[in-house]
Amino acid sequence: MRVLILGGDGYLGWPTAMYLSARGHTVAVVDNMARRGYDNELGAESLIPIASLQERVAIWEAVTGRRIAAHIGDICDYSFFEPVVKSFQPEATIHYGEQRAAPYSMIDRRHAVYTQVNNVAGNLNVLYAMADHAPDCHLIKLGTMGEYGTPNIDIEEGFITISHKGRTDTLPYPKQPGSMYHLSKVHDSHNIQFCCRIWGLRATDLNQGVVYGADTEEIRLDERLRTRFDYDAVFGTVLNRFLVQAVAGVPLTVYGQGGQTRGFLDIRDTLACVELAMLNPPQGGEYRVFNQFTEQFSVLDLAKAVQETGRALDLEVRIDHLPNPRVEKEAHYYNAVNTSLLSLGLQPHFLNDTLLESVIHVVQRYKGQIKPHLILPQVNWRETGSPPVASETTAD
Ligand code: NAD
Ligand code: USQ
Repeated sequence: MRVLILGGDGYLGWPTAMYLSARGHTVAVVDNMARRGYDNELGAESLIPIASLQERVAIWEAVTGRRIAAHIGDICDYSFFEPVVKSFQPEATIHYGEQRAAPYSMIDRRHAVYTQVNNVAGNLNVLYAMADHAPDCHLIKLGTMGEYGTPNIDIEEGFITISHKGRTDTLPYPKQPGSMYHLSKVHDSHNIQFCCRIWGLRATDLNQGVVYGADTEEIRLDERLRTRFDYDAVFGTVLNRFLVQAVAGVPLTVYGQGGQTRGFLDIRDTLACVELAMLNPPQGGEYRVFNQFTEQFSVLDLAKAVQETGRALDLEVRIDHLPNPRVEKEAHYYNAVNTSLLSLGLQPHFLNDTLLESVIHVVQRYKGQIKPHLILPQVNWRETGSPPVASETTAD
C-alpha cells in the first residue's frame, strides 16, 4: 500500500516507517522537526542519540535497499501539506504528527494554545486534504486512552449504548481528559467523526495507552536506525522514565499514591496494531475506535516491577512518592475494553522481566548521557504558569 506517515521523525513514527517499508509498502513520511525543537526549548534530549531524519532514511536505504521518502514541513502549513497528499495519493495515512506531552501542554497558556492549535488545526488539514485529494484513503489517527479519563464504569471502545427515559442509542463514550494535550485529542476525535459523516471518509481512531520500550526488529538491523527515548519529566513516559531512573540510581518518581491505572503496550505492539488497522480498513463513511493497549497497570505496580528487575541486576532501586504535580485520581476503578485489535489477530508482547532487563541494558549503554536534573517534575497542573504580574509579551 501507499502509506503516508505523519510525525515520521518521532518515537513511534520512525519505527513504523521502517516496519511498513520492510513489509513491502511504499512509505513517505512528513515531519517538521517540532519535537527536536521542544528539546532545544527545554534543554532536554533523547537518552539514545538519534541521527537526523534524512540520515536515517539514507541508512535505511543502504541497509535494506528500500526507499522511504521524507517531506520536511508542517502539517499546519496547507501550502506545504496539500501537495504532498495530492502527489503521493496515499491509500493509508497514519497520523502521529502532534505535540504529545501532557506536561508540555500544561506549562502555561502559550503552550496550551500551541498544543491545541498544532494538533487540532493540523488534523483538520489532514481531513481536508484527504477529502479533496484522496477520499478513499484510510486515516489511522493516533488518539489516546486518556480521552476517556478514569470513569467509575468500564471503558468501551469509543461508543456506549445508553438507555435514557425509555429510549436507547449508541453514542460516543463520555470524555473526561486530564490535560490540555489530552483535550486536543478529544477535539480531533469529534472532527474526524464529523468528516466521516459528511464526506464519507473512512477513519480508525486508535486510542492508545502509554507506550514503553526501545527496540524493534528493524532498529536491531543497525544502531544508527535507533528511535528516540525520552526520560525527562515533560516528554518521558512513566515506564521509560522509571527504567532510566533505576539505572541512574535516582529514586523512582511515583506521583502521589501511585494508584493511577492506565493501559500500556510495548512499542512493537504499536507497530503491529497500526498495521492490523491498515490491513483491515473500515467502510467509506465509517468512523471506528479501537482501544490500543495490551495490559493495565498502576504506576506503583510498574515501580515495583522495575525495583524487582533492578534487584536481579544488582541495581539498588528505591521508590519515592512525590506530591502529584497533576490533577488526577490516585485510586480509582479502571477497566477498559481492548478486544477489537485482539480479534484482528494482535499477538501482544506482555511486560515481563526479560523485556524490562533488555530495556535496562539499552539504557545502561547510554548511562553517561543521563542528565539527573531533567528527572524531577516542574510543571504543576494547579498553576497557570503565568508570570505574577501581567507582563507577558510573547507572541503566539
Ligand atoms: P513524538 O513527539 O516522538 O513524535 C511526534 C512527531 O510529530 C514529532 O517528530 C514531531 O516533530 C511531529 N510533529 C508534531 N507536530 C507536527 C506538525 N505540525 N507537522 C509535522 N510534524 C509534526 O511522539 P510519539 O511518542 O511518537 O507519539 C506519536 C503519536 O502517538 C502522538 O500523536 C501521540 O499523541 C500518540 N500517542 C503516543 C503515546 C506514547 O506513549 N508515546 C501513547 C499514546 C498515544
Ligand atoms: N507518572 C508518575 N511518575 C512519573 C511520570 C508519570 O507517577 O514520573 C504518572 C502520571 O501522573 C500518570 C501516569 O504516570 O498518572 C502516566 O503518565 P505518562 O507521563 O506516562 O503518560 P501521559 O501523560 O498520560 O501521556 C503519555 C503520552 C501521551 C499519550 C498517553 C496515553 O505522552 O502522548 O497520549 O501517554 S494515556 O496515558 O493512555 O492517555
